[in-house]
Amino acid sequence: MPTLFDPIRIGDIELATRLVMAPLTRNRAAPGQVPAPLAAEYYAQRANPATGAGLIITEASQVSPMGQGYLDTPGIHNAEQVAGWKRITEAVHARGGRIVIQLWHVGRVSHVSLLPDGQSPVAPSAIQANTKTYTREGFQPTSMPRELRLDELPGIVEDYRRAARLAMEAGFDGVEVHAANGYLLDQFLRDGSNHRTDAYGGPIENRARLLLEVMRAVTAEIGAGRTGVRLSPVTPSNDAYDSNPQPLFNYVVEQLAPMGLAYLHVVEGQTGGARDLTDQGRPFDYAQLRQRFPGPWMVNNGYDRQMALDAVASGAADLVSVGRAFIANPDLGRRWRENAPLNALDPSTLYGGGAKGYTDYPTLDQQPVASA
Ligand code: 8OZ
Repeated sequence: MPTLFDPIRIGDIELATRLVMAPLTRNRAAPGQVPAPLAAEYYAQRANPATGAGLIITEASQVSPMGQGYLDTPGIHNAEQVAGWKRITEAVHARGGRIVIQLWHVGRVSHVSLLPDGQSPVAPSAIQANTKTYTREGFQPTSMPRELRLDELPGIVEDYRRAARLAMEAGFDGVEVHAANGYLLDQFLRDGSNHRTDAYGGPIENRARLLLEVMRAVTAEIGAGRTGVRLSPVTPSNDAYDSNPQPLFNYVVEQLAPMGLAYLHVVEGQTGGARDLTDQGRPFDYAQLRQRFPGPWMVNNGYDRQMALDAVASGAADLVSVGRAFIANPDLGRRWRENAPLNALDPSTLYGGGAKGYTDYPTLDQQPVASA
């Protein structure tokens, strides 16, 4: 079996290691939802596969103005944003790194103050999410969404297709379709948020339709070998709920399997929380998903060094993505190789702000050796 620090080819992308920087929302975009210059430094600090990540997945990036749900998140829907992302892909590639962009539409997890002309968020059904979002005025309950009309759904698919094209223009190695954590595509998948009675609601095949159309559009545009997807089968994040997730996600993975994707990325348990979370007391069996997917398998959620080493060494996963430890340790790859101590995360600087808690975490080389 390979180790965490062995190379792997995922679709069309060659990686030097299997340690992946997970997608991480940091709310530091410049006006116009353009990634800020400081973001190039932040990603570049983590890009050298010898010391950082074998692959970086960017923060979630909205595919349209209506796809935004939080203050100061970057977009991938216009030329100015492409120019901003280009600085980042060039900085990452200059250090020998690889980077894909996470494509995002929040659906109902938004607030009227964040949307064009104060519009209501859009969703599969007019059901408000019991969650909060972060706006100019601080945390606010998400707004009541309106139900997307059937004739609007091709436009949503087109938003993802265009974003994938723009991602190639910006120099990304690929894209990850964000179908996790209770956002639009996940809202369509689940019966808690999808009460539609048309071809996009009801039976599992209907609820999975929008995600599969998006995947077909994106893979047709840029190639399946440059397209990944992220799922979170049992997360309760953002009020996500399904009455029976095992058959739902078994079906989704069966449909994704023949596409030849670069990878499938699965959040195990509650995103950023309990890994052993079960589906209302019934265990969720991730092995049933893995059995159905022939391509590279990426796991996430609370992996420490030993868990990550074991996951790859045992063959349980091909790749492991790590979030919080990569925020606090730009040289996490080196630290894990050497079993060196880690910097602690400062939770107060996760969302919004500037360089503090973003580009100022020290590497081992920058750190004074602790005296005995
Ligand atoms: C934290 C804060 C805001 C958004 C996700 C994109 O959970 C997010 C997100 C995380 O996938």
